[in-house]
Parts: sequence; structure tokens; C-alpha cells
Amino acid sequence: MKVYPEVRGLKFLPMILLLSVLFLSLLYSPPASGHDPNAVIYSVWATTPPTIDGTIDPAEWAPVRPMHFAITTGRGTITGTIYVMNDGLNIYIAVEVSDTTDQSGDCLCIFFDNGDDGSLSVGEDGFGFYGTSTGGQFQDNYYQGVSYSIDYDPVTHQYFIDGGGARNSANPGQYEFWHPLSSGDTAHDFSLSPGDRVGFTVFCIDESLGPGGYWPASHSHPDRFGDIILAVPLAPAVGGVEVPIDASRVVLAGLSSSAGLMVAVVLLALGTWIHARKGSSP
Ligand SMILES: [Ca+2]
Ligand SMILES: [Ca+2]
Ligand SMILES: [Ca+2]
Ligand SMILES: [Ca+2]
Repeated sequence: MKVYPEVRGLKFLPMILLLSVLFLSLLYSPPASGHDPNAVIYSVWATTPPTIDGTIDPAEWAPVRPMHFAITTGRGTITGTIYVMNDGLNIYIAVEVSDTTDQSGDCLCIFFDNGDDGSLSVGEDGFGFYGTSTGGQFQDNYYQGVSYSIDYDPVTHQYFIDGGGARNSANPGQYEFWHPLSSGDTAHDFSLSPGDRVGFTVFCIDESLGPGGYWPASHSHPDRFGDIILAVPLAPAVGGVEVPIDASRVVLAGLSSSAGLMVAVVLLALGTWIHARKGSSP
């Protein structure tokens, strides 16, 4: 039986499809396993850093798409909104919660899963604002094995406070924070770069509502934390002006190009197959 050259190509079809799938699987990076897929925040590039004064000015957080959440406490529900930006140096987070009482027992914290692996080990990062808007203070935190505590060395009695935060005295539900992406304090802080993904959860106490609660999950369930995806800058345009970029657009652009590539590869394989079949027809 005569074997046409085109027909020989047919035997490579499964190999082409297999290589296509393997190649595309390398291109696509899925969310961290176990983290809450409904709590993924795409940070926005901060061309101008916000003023961390406790007042969430719509102009300074304008490019950010806020995410809304609710925390159930023993005596009620705290609703809130979180905003995240970053530049090459810092992460900036603003949170507005439904707390109208400026009390010493209040706090608003962000705790992190540094490695975004769904588990916690000593040294994972966190920070928060504790107390009233005028008498309270920002604290840099770290996971010390049981819960998050202030960045402090009990042997040397040194504090390692990196970043800052403020609470609004006129509207005590508003908090703003900044924290270095990589402070160098690797024992108590994360070390991140633009484009990285980090697990997070929000912890809030409104003293009026008793013991506080977490969103999306407590530190006992880091596998259910949310994710923050840090923004990356666009290359400077002509004239050196950087354009703010939403990380979700980068991810979506990557996905659409992957999808386009998949379609192209499948069409190429199908074309080879159809051509081979035509060539093998009598
Ligand atoms: Ca502000
Ligand atoms: Ca309160
Ligand atoms: Ca620190
Ligand atoms: Ca820390």
C-alpha cells in the first residue's frame, strides 16, 4: 500500500495536541490552591501614593476598584470596603468599615500569608491600627506561631515597625495604611515585588459589637484567605509618563493571548489533519 507523505504527518497529531496542552499549562498560573476565589483583589499601580491620614479621599483612591465584604461578630455585622494600591516600594491599603464609634477597643488589621501557599509559619507579615483615632497607634505585626503580634524581639527588646497607618477622627470607620513591599526585616515582614501574589485576611473589632471577626477567614484557616495580586507598572510612554495599570488587565491580557494561542495551535493541528486526509483520499 502506498503511503502518502501527508498521511505520515497524521501520526504526529496526538503529539502536537499533547505538546500544545503542556505548553499552555506552563503559560497559565491558577489562583493559589485553597484560597477563596471570591476574595481576589487586583492591586492598582499608584502613580501618586495616597496620603496616609485616615481620610479615604475618592480622588487619591479613584483608580481602584474596591471590594466589599462583611464580618459577622457575636453581636452583629460589620460591613466594609477595601482598596489596594502599590508602587515599586510600598503597598497601600484603605479600609472603610461600618464603625461609627471611636473606641479604644477597636482595631482594623490586615494579616498575610507571605508565601501564598495556604499555610502560616512564624514570621508571616501583618499590620493594623489599634485604638481610637487620636490615642491609638499603627502596629507592624507578624505571625508568631499562635496568632499575630507586634514586630518585637523579646530578647533584645527591639521593635521593628515598618510602615504606618491612620484612622479618621471625623469618620472612625476609615483606616489607611502603607507598608514596604520589602522592608529587609525578613523575620517579621514579607518580601514582595510588583506582580507578586500574597494571601491576606482582614480582622476588625468594633468594641460596640464585642469580639471582632475576620474576612474572608481567620488565621486558623489560612487556606481560605483571599489573594492580593500586586500591580506592575507599564513601560514609560514617550515623555516618560507612567500610566496606572490594573493587575487584572495584565492577567486577562495574558489569558486572552493564551486562549488565542490555543485556538491557533488547535487550528494548525486540524489543518494538518485535514490536509493529510485529503492527501490520503483516492
Ligand atoms: Ca488619605
Ligand atoms: Ca467602635
Ligand atoms: Ca517589621
Ligand atoms: Ca510585620
